[in-house]
Amino acid sequence: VVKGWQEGPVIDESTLKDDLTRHFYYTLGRDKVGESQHYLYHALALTIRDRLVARCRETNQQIKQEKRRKTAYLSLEFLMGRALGNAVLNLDLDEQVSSALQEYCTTIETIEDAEHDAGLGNGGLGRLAACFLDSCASLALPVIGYGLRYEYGMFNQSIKDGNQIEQPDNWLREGHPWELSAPEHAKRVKFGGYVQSYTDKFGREHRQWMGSQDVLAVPYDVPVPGYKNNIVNTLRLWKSEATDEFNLTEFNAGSYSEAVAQKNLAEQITMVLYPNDSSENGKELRLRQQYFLSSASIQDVVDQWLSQHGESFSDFADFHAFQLNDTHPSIAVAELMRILIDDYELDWNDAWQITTKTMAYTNHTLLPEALEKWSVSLFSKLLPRILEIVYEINARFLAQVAQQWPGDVEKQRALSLIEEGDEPQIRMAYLAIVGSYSVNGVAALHTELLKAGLFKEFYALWPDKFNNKTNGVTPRRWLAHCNPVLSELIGEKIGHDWVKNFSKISDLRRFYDDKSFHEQWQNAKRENKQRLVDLVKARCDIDFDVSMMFDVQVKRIHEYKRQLLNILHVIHLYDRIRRGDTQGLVPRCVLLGGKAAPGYYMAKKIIKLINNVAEVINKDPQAAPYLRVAFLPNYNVTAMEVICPATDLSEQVSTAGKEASGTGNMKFMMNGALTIGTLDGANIEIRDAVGADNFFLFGAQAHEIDDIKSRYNPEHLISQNSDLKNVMQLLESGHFNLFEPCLFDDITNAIKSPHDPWLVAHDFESYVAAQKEVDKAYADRTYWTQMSILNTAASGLFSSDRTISQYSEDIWHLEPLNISETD
Ligand code: 26Y
Repeated sequence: VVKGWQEGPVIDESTLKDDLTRHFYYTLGRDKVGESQHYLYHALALTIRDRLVARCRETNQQIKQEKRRKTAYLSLEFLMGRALGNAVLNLDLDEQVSSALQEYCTTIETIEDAEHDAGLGNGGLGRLAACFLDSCASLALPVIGYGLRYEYGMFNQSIKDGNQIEQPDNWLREGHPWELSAPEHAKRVKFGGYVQSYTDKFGREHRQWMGSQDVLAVPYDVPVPGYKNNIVNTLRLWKSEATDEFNLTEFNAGSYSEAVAQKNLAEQITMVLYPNDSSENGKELRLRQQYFLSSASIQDVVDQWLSQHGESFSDFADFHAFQLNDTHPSIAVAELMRILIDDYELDWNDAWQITTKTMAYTNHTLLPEALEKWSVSLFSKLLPRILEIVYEINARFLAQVAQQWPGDVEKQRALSLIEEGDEPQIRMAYLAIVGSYSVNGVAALHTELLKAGLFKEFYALWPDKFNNKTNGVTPRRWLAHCNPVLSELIGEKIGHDWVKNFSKISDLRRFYDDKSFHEQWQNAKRENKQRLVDLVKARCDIDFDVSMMFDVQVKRIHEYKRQLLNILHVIHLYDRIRRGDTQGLVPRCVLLGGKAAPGYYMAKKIIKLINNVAEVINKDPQAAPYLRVAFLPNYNVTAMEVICPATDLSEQVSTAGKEASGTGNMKFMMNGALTIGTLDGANIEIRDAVGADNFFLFGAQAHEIDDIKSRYNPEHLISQNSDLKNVMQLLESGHFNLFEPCLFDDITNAIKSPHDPWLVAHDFESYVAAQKEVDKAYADRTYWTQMSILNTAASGLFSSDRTISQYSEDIWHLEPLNISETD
């Protein structure tokens, strides 16, 4: 490497210790004695960031110089969690860091704890985006993530008197050493104003978006290191700021306060992540966020194109793909059209060709309440030019519909991008489908249900657009990093190559019958359980016991995920203990955790119920040998890193057909947990991979649901099943709400309702039966250990490396970058 100012100083790997000291003493101005771990964390982060920045520059240079085709992954959410441990692992700096920290008499584990989670996402969809970035970098694929730099991420949850309390997550307060701002690449995003026609000197008509109030989008780049391959990709997060005009207005118009208020409006856009993940609420600020992300990101890609390829867009589509993470950024379809037509004077057909050759859409849900619609009147006020473009897309699309189904006006109404009514709405999913060349679901069943149900007419029109990409999770964070004890053991047996090539994990099958391996496997689980015992003690002041089975359900709280079914089973176990029916009962510690959307009444009731049930059971000495229950507050990525290695039984109990995929199910499986679950989402593929004998199945199947609903009579089911009858009696007698009468009436009524969409009472019996099978299996330690090993060994399919290889192969068509491996 030539040393010179163009190259920057060469970072010598052997100086990590010196760099740490320099950052600690000089960048941060601290001295060794008496400083908190925070500054040491910060100094170490800067030391590692230096190494990332150098590689990031090289990665970007290669993409640019070799004119690589690349993908932009557009997402309103990236749930990254902590960065330090991941960077140390991926850059292979473990030993150097440990030895440097010895000077400060501390360990990497201690220092890591000073890092705040980057919680810029709600749950599955946001964490999937984060796993995908890790896999793209590790597979050396030129993919750039685009998102928003929220000042406040997912709220912090605490529990007071059993109820959820939300507190703002001021995650940037102590600084965020992993980002680099690039104000020189800021973009302007338009809002409001009106549209005007004008005729150019050649007599051509144009539309022009005028009188807008512009907001500045300033990029903050977060490095995304690949696993031991020297690739560092970029996650570009946009922060909204007021433009300079706001300052001018202040002085000129004399209306100082109004001007400052306008400035606030601009800065509000990236202030906070919306904390709901299932029911859209149509807030104007949310639409502003979506357009802000879409516009800034597309401008960024287009500006880079211009600087590298000049003003012709004829082969733009050969070099770009945009992956839309759900409909949230789907307005990008119209925004790309606007830029090509208004700013670069392409005609409609050329622009549409380019758009529909570059946009690809991933659907993450079938729940009708989560499907985004925006009112036409809001669009016309906020984004007048975008509305015109949506209308034009729709007019041309409906002409196609009329051709396919001549004379069928009802079809046109059903497929229109505009839903008619008192308040006409734009159907964002339809915009995404019409504007994309690829539409994918996130698990096999989910994709089939999309094709047969929600999107069936679109499937009839364009069968080739539809494809499945079963989700995955990164084995770096979700095994190598979070479970070092097991990883070490696996490495001893099959080598360490699995971290990079996760299909190799199947080699573990060879040790299925190895007694001494069984013991090592059990010891690793026990050690991990102790870590969770300590966490539960610290956060809940509840004593879990490593000798008991750890039964865990952690995920967002939602009725369809049926945390309620789980707690009914807990109450059933408690009822058995009280009746002295403890024959065959395996002692269990049941852990639940997850956040409820602040406006989701039933989800909050369910949290309160879990906490009240836990309180009653935990203080009953008769229950203590058999059953302990905890609700872990503030479940997040970092908590999951402790939870999944410690889990024996993974609860994946959604009503069949409702969970698009699930990804927690995969993290548990990788770490050797067994699953009790319904045939829903990726559970089906998990069961196929590990074999039906190594999975605890229960519940109605997706294709049976309609029929069951048509003759559903839960009160009858309750009267026929004495276990359920007892549970309902305990609930309705106020056993868990002695001083709070009627508290759980809404819950018991929901269970008894013939219209309960989640069929809790229906699946109760088979759930309890499956749980009995769990007890039987767990009682046989060897048998359970074998199944546990088989689960890890069969989890190869659920690496996000597999998922991303398929996205790249089938949708993005990317070539891997040249790498210089360090391993
Ligand atoms: C429109 C707005 C309210 C909204 C915001 C966030 C709607 C949905 C979401 C998030 C959805 C989500 O996280 N979906 C989950 O995506 C995972 C990754 O594909 C799936 O594994 C999981 O089944 C699905 O519920």
